[in-house]
Amino acid sequence: MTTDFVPWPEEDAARYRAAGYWRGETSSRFLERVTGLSGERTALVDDRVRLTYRDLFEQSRRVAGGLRALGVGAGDKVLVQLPNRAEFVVLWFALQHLGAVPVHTQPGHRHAEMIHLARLTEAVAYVVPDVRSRFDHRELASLVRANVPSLRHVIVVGDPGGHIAFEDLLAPAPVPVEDLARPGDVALLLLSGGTTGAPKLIPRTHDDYLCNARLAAEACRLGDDAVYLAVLTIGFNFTFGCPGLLGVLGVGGTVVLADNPDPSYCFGLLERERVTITAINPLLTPLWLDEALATDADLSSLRVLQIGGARLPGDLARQVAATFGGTLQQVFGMAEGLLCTTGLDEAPEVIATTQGRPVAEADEVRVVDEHGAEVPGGAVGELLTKGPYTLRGYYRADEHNATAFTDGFYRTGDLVRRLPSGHLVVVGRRKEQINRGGEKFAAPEVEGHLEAHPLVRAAALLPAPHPYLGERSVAFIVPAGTGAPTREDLLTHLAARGLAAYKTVDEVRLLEEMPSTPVGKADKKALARLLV
Ligand code: OOB
Repeated sequence: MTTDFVPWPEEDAARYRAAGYWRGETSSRFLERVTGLSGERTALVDDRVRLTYRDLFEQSRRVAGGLRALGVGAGDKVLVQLPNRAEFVVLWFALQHLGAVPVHTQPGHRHAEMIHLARLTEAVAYVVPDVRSRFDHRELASLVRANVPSLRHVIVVGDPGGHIAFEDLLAPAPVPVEDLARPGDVALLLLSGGTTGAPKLIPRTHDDYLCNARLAAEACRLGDDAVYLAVLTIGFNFTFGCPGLLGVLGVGGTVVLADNPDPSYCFGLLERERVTITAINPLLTPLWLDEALATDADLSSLRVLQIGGARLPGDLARQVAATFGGTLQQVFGMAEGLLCTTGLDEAPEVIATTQGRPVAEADEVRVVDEHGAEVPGGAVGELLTKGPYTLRGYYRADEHNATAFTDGFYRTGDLVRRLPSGHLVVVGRRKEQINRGGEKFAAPEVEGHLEAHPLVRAAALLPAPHPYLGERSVAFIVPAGTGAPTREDLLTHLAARGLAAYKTVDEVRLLEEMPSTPVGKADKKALARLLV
């Protein structure tokens, strides 16, 4: 038996409802409500269109009609792999009106990830752009469909090339809002940064995810004059709900979708749309800083610059604070739930050197040693958390769930210090993950693929410090025979296996033998010592 969704225990759920965290609203009713309040205001802007709330509400209900005609209904999973374009948002709400569940994938995912996610979720449809960065997503989608029997429909934004055109889904009449989902149902599946062999999915309910977005909007003091620039990929939890798209729609603001994170293009949008808030990761930060010093664009509308996803070095944070007019907000979040932010009025050094505090009073945090005992205040330990918007179990991952949680608390795998003020400082990681400037992947996933190379007997992937990326990845390889693979050989191999290009190897180090633990796994502590 596999579990799709591990519910919160009833006593916790009752507490979250009573305290107003969970408001009993579905995402479909949410859009109906905000449209009632802000109908003629601009909800969404991209390079091609501007949609009012009413346009978004109407279009999403018409696309829901088209999807329904294809047989998509309540509980069905739909893989979404779209760039930052209005169609993502129209589709997302269309699925919400039907009670169907979008699966947020990464634009860079290739057949290894997509086939896995399609099989895991038994997805009925897959929505892609036609061609992006010279890559034909229609061919990828055909390949995935040929391998996954549940996948009935491929829908293409742009030239459909034999598949279904997204624009043909626009039914003549919008479907009514019908409550096909309940507020406690799963509204979306988010992708985990990963620590194990195959990517994991995170079920987020309407109650929990709308709570997440609302609390994040409050932490950024958003009002209806908010104009949010979505720079990072829109399917990412940071961009979608922290506060991102949903937080901004919740207050009647405007979301501007940037097609790519290039700072000169983004600053043009920022100036034109008078953007008040945006979010980037540490990888982009030096590029944005350089461009901010060189640009003629007027950036004075920007009030909040959120940076999160990976460790932001203190010096870089100070430079950001000195260069951008608005307030820097450090954001330590995770698709699994817990969201921490620095406060807009906090002392500059607190903003530069901490990753903030949890956004909900009901967020429970423990910092523990290897034995699960709480460490003294200020000491480093692993962060455990539970709360009104943090998952209690991954989707269809019972075995993993048995160790990923303890006593209802999610083991984040992050090593933190908690200051007396409650601020958290992220100092490292216990989990087997590589975080290249905010793009994360599970080391064991890539190791599995490396070990399938004919010249590789054993592989272990470790993070090593990097000045801009924060981390780069080093593969320790024990060759299978006399010939040793080069880095290029391995990258070609990973691409041929259908792995996203961001899951990469920056350096190869050859070993004669893999140091191993008593249980026969690669001894990563010993390998880490070789890196310093
Ligand atoms: C965000 O979400 P994910 O799921 O891609 O990654 C979560 C992991 C955290 O467990 C931590 O290891 C790392 O990314 N992380 C940070 C960080 N923010 C995330 N490490 C150090 N400093 C930070 N500020 O990355 C995410 C989700 C929502 C909002 C912001 C980021």
